[in-house]
Amino acid sequence: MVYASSPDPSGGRPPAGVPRTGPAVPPDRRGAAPRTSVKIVVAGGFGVGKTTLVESISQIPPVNTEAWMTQAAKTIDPLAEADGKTTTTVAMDFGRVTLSSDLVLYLFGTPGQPRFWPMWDDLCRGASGAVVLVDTRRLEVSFAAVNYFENDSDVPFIVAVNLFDGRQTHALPQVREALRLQPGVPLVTCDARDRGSVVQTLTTTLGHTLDTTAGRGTGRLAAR
Ligand SMILES: Nc1nc2c(ncn2[C@@H]2O[C@H](COP(=O)(O)OP(=O)(O)O)[C@@H](O)[C@H]2O)c(=O)[nH]1
Ligand SMILES: [Mg+2]
Repeated sequence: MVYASSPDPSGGRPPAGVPRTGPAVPPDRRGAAPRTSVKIVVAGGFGVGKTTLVESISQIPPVNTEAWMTQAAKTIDPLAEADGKTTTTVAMDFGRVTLSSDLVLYLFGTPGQPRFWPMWDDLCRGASGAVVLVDTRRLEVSFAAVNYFENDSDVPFIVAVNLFDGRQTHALPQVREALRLQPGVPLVTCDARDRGSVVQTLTTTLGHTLDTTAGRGTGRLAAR
């Protein structure tokens, strides 16, 4: 399933009798390959690095709805290990990145707190793939996200361990076991603050979507 609309099937020509009023294709895109737009969801528990990941890579000022955490919020959204966190995403993050001349990714970060879980069906609608971020110091905060993509969604997903402070505290097979991940779900490490690492993670996500949907005829990244 592809997120954005296909190129104009008329090839930019006006219907018969309608005068051409301007170019349908921007001058810098004339003769270029059609662009594929893909929606990727970034999920995971509170404080695992979703907003950071979207901010590291977005080529537009990322849209987010961060709010300063108040003293009162600390009792609602406790964050023992990630204590430096001073803001919280109250709805979602949004960013856009052009990965190549013909591929644009739209990133949607889910809010991590349980009270926002009912929004996930809406956020995931039309998504080609998802990344569930985990923090191995607080693996349990991402259980719900893994569970959602394993059981309640047909969006192909990968799991990425965000290496806080560059330290990998648990081997990946241990993380896979603790999350009860199906063997087919890719598990990688990443640094949500590092653009190259995020590109790698998103590329793995797209690759997994292609692998998962190959042979179904209507791949989520079908050529357009
Ligand atoms: N050291 C380190 N800190 C990170 C990393 N990713 C996120 N953080 C910090 O962890 C906190 C939570 O990250 P945030 O992106 O807000 O988490 P979200 O709730 O999942 O959106 C913030 O203070 C970030 O600056 C990382 O890879 N390494
Ligand atoms: Mg956030």
